[in-house]
Amino acid sequence: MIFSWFWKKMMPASKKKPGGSMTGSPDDMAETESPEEGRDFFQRLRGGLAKTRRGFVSRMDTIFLGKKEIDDELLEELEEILITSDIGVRTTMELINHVQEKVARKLLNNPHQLKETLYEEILTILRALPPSPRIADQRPYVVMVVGVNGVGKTTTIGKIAAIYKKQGKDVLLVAADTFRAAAIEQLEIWGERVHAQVIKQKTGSDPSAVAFDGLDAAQARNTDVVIIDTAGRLHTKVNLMKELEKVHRTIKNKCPGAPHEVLLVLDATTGQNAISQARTFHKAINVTGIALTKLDGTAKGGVAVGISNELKIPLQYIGIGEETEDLDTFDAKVFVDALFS
Ligand SMILES: Nc1nc2c(ncn2[C@@H]2O[C@H](COP(=O)(O)OP(=O)(O)OP(=O)(O)O)[C@@H](O)[C@H]2O)c(=O)[nH]1
Ligand SMILES: [Mg+2]
Repeated sequence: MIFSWFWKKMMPASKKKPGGSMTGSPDDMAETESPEEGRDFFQRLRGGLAKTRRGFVSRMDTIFLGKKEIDDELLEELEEILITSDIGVRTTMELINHVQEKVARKLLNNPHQLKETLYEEILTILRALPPSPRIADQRPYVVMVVGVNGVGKTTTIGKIAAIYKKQGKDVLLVAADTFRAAAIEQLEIWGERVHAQVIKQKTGSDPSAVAFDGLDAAQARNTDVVIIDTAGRLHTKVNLMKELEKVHRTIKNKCPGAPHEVLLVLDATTGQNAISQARTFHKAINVTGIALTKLDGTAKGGVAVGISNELKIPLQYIGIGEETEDLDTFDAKVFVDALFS
């Protein structure tokens, strides 16, 4: 039992080999994603968003069926659909208000146009986000990864490392989750899988000291990218948030300008709770981007829209499964197309 749990938790991607090039050296990896890979991800994203689409776009189609005009009853039904898709009350109200304004100004009069309007409105919300920080001239480029327990931090780190490796960058992983037994080994397994070295100390060590060591090694080796794993913590636990602030300070002191990214991992299946997690983490350590995981198999994918609208923190990555290739950088148009198609 424990053994099978261990493998499920630690080795989700061992079921099949990571896609093609990841088994080779960085030199024989393609520089950028091929058009086929992009299309493939779109199809899998579409598949992953199936439950969200059923609870949102398909339900919208049902209520529009046979309706000739946009009346209060239709708007009430639409409001309910938006709220139950986890778009959030505030964002739902804003969307409904925009629709009402357009109806009043006679810019919108039939339910078919309503769907197009919502597509455009949602795209506008997702596109209004500030741009994600990009890997620039800084070396090492430091990414600190944070979030509550089990949201997918370590898995996301492995997948992001694979993306950077594919671009020919050297990547160092830092095991600053010294709290959970087996967390270090889990990161080491990802390190082996994506050919990235891991800096670690023993379980129970001070996470700030591990982060310091990791940056020290990266500076000495002139490493391109450093990704720091941290322990999962409930955003409501003040002492654990203070510990995270200390890790953040240590990184800042050791490497001026770092961390260049503070990536908050949020689990889409937690719906609206993800928004309150984001608020608390942002207040503590100034989150620069969000990785939204587990969009596959949840009907709560609408939370991507709520998060973007309410927090204005860029959605940087989306995760749609446990495999190495089940992560991509967020693209508003691709996301909305996959949702509405
Ligand atoms: N379906 C699905 N599962 C995912 C995704 N991302 C991560 N997981 C799974 O979620 C589980 C937890 O992932 P971890 O990466 O260990 O999460 P964590 O945040 O590092 O967990 P702690 O270190 O315990 O706080 C694992 O079984 C992962 O395979 C995703 O996008 N989709
Ligand atoms: Mg972890």
